[in-house]
Amino acid sequence: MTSRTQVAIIGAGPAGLFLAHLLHRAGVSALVIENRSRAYVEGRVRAGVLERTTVELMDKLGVGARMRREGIVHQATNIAVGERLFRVDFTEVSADALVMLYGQSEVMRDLGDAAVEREIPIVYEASEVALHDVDSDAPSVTFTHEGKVQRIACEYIAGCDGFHGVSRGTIPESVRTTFERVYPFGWLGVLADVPPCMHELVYANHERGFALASMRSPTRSRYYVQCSVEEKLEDWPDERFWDEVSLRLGSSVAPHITRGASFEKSIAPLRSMVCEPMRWGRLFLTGDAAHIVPPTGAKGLNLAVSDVIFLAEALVERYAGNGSGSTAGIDGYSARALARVWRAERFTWWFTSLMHRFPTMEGFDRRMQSAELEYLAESKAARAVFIENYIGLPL
Ligand code: RFL
Ligand code: PHB
Repeated sequence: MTSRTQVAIIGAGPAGLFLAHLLHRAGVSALVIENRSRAYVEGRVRAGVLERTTVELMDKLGVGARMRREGIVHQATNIAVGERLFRVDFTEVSADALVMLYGQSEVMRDLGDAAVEREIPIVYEASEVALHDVDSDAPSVTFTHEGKVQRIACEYIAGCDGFHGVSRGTIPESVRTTFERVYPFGWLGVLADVPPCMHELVYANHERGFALASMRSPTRSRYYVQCSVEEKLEDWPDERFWDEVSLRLGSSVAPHITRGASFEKSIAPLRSMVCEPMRWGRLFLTGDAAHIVPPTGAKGLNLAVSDVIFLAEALVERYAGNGSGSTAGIDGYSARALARVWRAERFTWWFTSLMHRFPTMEGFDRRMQSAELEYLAESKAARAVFIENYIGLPL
């Protein structure tokens, strides 16, 4: 069976669903094709920190009410270095500087519920998704759903299918360049229904490795410790995890940690990756399909959001005047998105390098980390640079 839509969106993660809502609002028809179930997409425990642009987009799309009720506004973060703890107050830069703590799974639920209400078409559990004739004027997407092969004829394809999706690989290797850094460690993350240890986040640089105390609500905490990617989850029973995170967060934080049974535990590898360009013919890459940042600095979901804001603007401009609109936005999409992507890549690479123990680190590198952290603690100018990036650079 062949159906038709203006924009085929591959992937119903944050990039795909934000884009679907933006296009729906502008009257551009779109179909979302996702290879997993809705429950799977909403159950993934990932991002927790939303920048102002993401918060404002939730409001603009009319999906922000629960976030406004349940999300936690932070105007500062903390950095622990061994036994020292210092606070970075975002309001040093501007009185209304903030980030919002609201889990990615909650964002996905709000976007998913609104998509049902607004009758935005999403095909979940589509297998064998393939993109065709992307560099022609008549691209299409095929997939199998409930045993039937379907073909969607479209005008544009948005590749919102994450790091492991099919879209990026559709661009011939002769056309794309991948820039990559794989870090020699991962993050072991734990979710537990215990109150957070501090009102704000704590990022720790400890001689045993990085640690992070984060949260999802006043009764749910998210903690991470740096670990080797070869480690097995079985080697990390809860008691060992709590002992390790307590040690790394330091003695002024540790007494405030409430221990409890974890209900999610996973190891995520850390990498930086950018694929250039982010467009080939009628295919546009967005979010993790085009780039990966290490989670230090919480930029991944927020970058996916800025990409789709740029892409939606470009497509809406293209469809203005009954389809006779300008293609300038489309032609400029890749360069515009990449400029912001590289700034976030720089910040997350810097913050990752500053906070982790690298296996090859020598005395000099350790001293450089200490000197830089000392500078951050003591210099308002150094903190201003950190804050500007952490809360999110302007679009
Ligand atoms: P996603 O979320 O990977 O969604 C892609 C969707 O595409 C589907 N898919 C396909 N669909 C159809 N056909 C195919 N062949 C397909 N292949 C895949 C997938 O099933 C999925 O539903 O990418 P998207 O939308 O670009 O969103 C990116 C974000 O999810 C990601 O950047 C963040 O989670 C990163 N991240 C964080 N970002 C933040 O902004 N703030 C944070 O605090 C933050 N913390 C984190 C994070 C990521 C983490 N991990 C596990 C990688 C913490 C962690 C631990
Ligand atoms: C999270 O809460 O999952 C989180 C917070 C801050 C980060 C990364 C992840 O930098």
